[in-house]
Amino acid sequence: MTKDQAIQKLHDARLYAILDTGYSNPADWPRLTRELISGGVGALQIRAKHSANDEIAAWAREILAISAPAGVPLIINDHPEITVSVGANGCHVGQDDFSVAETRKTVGDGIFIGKSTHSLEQAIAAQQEGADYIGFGPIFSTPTKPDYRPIGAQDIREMAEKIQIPHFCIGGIKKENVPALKSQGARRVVIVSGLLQNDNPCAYAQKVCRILA
Ligand code: TZP
Ligand code: MG
Repeated sequence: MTKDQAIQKLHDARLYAILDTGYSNPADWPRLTRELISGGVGALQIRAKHSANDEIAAWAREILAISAPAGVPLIINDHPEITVSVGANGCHVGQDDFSVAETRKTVGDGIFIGKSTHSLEQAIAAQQEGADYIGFGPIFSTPTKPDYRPIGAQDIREMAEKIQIPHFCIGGIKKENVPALKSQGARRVVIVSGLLQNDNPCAYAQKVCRILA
């Protein structure tokens, strides 16, 4: 998948899932990946906050062997160098990580860059900085990102009007609150714990994708 093709997949995605070591055992990620992709997940991220680089790289290679043939972009959180070494499609950075420009120097032109944003101002800044997509949140409070104050849903519509790159609402999103977010202008969401803590992530993903279709 070229970078342009991968970015097109982000445009088309409704649901972005994160394989997070905080909620799941990486040994289970290949099965989860297959189920999430059959449920309609259009982008996947590996988020391993306390793992060694070589472990993350090995997990990423396993997931890529499943996600790449399925045409689903794989994104690595926090690690531009691992993104390059495994040949993943995208790298995700936060407000306190490498800037988009610094990340671009490491990953080159063939890999897309996503950035976490926590306000309308940060969303606009990330787009100006050259990010290829943004996460926008946490919309609701979430144990997955406990130190962040939820920003609420009131700015989603204005964000969606001002941001032309793909934008994903994130944080405390469960299938039950997706209809309300959609009515506030959300087009795409990221779900972490809701998917990973469900017994049937495929069916859960299908329900979310149907709401956002
Ligand atoms: N960035 C903003 S909120 C969040 C991240 C990584 C966590 C979202 O996790 P969950 O479990 O879907 O609330
Ligand atoms: Mg980070």
